[in-house]
Amino acid sequence: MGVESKDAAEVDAADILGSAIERREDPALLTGDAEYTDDIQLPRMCHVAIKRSRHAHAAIEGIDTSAAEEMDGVVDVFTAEDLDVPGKLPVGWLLDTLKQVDHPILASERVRYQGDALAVVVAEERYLAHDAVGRIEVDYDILDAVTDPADALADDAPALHDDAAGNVAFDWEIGDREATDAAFEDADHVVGLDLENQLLIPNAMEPRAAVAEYNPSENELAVHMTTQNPHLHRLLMSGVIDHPEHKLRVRAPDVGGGFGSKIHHYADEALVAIAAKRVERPVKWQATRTETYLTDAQGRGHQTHAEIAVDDDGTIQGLRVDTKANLGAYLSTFAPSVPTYLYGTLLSGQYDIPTIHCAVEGAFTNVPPVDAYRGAGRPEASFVVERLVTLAARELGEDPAEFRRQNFVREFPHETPVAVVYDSGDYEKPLDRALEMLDYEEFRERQAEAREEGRYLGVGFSAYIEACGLAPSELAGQLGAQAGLWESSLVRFHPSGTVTAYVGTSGHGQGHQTTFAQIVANELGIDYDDVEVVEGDTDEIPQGMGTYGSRSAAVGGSALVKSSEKLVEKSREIAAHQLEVASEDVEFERGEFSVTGAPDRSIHIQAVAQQSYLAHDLPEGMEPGLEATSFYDPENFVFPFGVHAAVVEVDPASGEIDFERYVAVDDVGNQINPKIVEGQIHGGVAQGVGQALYEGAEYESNGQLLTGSMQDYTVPKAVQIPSMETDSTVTPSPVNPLGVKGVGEAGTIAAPQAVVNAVCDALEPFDVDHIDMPLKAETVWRATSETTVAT
Ligand code: MCN
Repeated sequence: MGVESKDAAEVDAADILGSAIERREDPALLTGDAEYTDDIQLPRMCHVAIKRSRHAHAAIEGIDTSAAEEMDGVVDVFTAEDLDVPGKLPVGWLLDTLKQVDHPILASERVRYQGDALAVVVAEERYLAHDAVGRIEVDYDILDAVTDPADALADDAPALHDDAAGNVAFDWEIGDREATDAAFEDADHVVGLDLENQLLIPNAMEPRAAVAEYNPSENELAVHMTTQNPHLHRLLMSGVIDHPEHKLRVRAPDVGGGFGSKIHHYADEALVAIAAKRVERPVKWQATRTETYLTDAQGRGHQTHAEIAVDDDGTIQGLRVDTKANLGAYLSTFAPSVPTYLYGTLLSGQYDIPTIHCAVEGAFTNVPPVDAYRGAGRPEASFVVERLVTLAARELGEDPAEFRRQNFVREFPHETPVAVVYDSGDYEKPLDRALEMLDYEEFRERQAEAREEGRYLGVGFSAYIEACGLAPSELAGQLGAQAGLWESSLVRFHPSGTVTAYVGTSGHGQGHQTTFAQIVANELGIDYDDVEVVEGDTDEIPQGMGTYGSRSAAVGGSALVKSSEKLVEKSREIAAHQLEVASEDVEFERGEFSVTGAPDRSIHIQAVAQQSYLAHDLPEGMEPGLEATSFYDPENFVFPFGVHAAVVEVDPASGEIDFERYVAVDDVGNQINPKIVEGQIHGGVAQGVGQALYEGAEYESNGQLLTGSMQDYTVPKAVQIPSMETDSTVTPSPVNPLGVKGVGEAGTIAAPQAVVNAVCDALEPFDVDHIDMPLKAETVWRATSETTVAT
């Protein structure tokens, strides 16, 4: 347990794929050599600051920018009135019932959340720009606000948009309502639960930022920005600011984390691009942490009533889920997909459930737009399922681990009642391993002894499932996606035999420079150090769909395999020609082409590369050069899974929770780099524990953010995160050539319910069935103090 990392030089070339080599990006990141957006300095650069609404809901009676304009050093000030571009943010996922409300990049008539952008100042200095923003006067007519989805959907709620009656953004359902109701009628037991999956604020280390530079003579605009998906941002921004896509470059310098928050198209980056065009000078905007808290798309925000139907013998008969999802003030780029297709389709968990029905109502409220945040829909689904199965086991008096085992899906591929087909799985293995690591029987004995002494230990399981590598594009299109979900790559041999691999994903902390070089080196049979990986720049990489949804290994990695395979095939033709045999008689192994039966007659692929560019002696009609492009569109999602278990001790007198252990056994298929996989699990669990115990956006009833800084919004510190014991099982995915499944969100999906289940297990003697997250000491204390221990 605990993967040892290795220097790449110590690893045999044949073992490069699957080795825990050190991340090649780390030296620059750790020594300050990395280049973040705010590090970019350009001659004559100005700075942008954005005037934001101080109220969450108000009509705008007027905006007076004159005092700001008069300040020395202020170069430009503009409001919505000055814009001559469409200036409306698009929605990238449509649903039949979706109300597509206008989402202007600068509000002019009404603001709908605290932080909505109203005006832009461009100045010689950053602080001057902020000072000038302070001089802009806005005349507000304050309106009633609503921040809670159930309240927003009530009859007497303040209305946010004329085009969305009752604040309903959409109504959506999946599964068979009638069959599910019938299963509930027939079942021996029905266990229900009301829960809230609270709103979370993303906390990437680097707040969002953009630098835009414009060349008027060529009409060329470059935007360097904190993006997870430069190509998609280029496409969307070209429409928002009316600039031709082919004259727009979007580039991601080093990006200090995103966790989903840098997928979406926000107003700010478009405003920076517009500012650069207006002043014809480079401009920079760096969000403050407070701006990030006010404007980054938030995550989760569900209120759910869920029920599970079970028979006396422990068989699950059905699941019924009703969710109100907070969408915030406007529809963010992928918001409609998150509480629907990324949520409802995962409600079968690891279980063979005959029938499921899920209904979701999306609500507009006066909080920032809500969209994908690490896990995006899948943590919410997993939380519902894993809390319900835990409660069902308790109702039946069954062991929660064995109840899960009894209901596991055992045959694959498995079609669930909520429209997905699990590609592969072996759910008992991680459970068995987790139980072994926990020394489960011994723990239960210890727990019983501790209870005798008035100490409350608990174990909580989370047998989670996740869907990632969302695909294929045709299916996504049928479900409402307004973009393809393929990935593209270009792999290019240089004449000297080294390789540059370009790929349309855009890593921002996941270690792609390392893992993608491992993939290409393995496919081509060349040294890992001979492969360079390029991501994150629309001028260098032909096309791409970016990094989110834990798709990069499964989809981007596969696109690299596909291009590499094309290179091997072309190289085989050249090698055969040089070796004077037919290409069928040439074998390829670890970079070497040799004649079948005469292995000493061989030529290395790097020598072939040189020949391809010399072009002195190529097969008849063959073009010189050695590079290949591919678009890879997967045939299905991949479904990672695993079992996480938390062991806690709860002090009912104070409500304090102490971690005793945290065990994580994950199956992400074949692992390209086990050290990176482990790191992703660690980071993900830290975020999941943060949600379970500490985090949550809180609003005043007028829509003012109460948790507007890191002093008020608790992101866990290292000492508050449990020490993790990790292990893995390997069930390769059959749907991609690498046999990989994603890992980037697994820990975040798995952890919250492991922790809540553990706390509820500890507090079983107090009859505590459920406590809403975050499980702050006061919340836990209140739950326990309402009951006395059953003796
Ligand atoms: N990997 C592997 N073997 C596998 C699967 C993945 O070695 N079987 C490696 C990949 O090659 C990659 C890393 O693990 O280097 C993560 O791969 P993947 O699961 O494909 O996820 P993505 O690269 O697409 O990253 C997105 C994912 C998401 S959705 C969020 S949110 C998240 C996450 O990654 N945000 C992160 N991890 C993050 N890590 C950091 N440091 N910062 C973020 O913002």
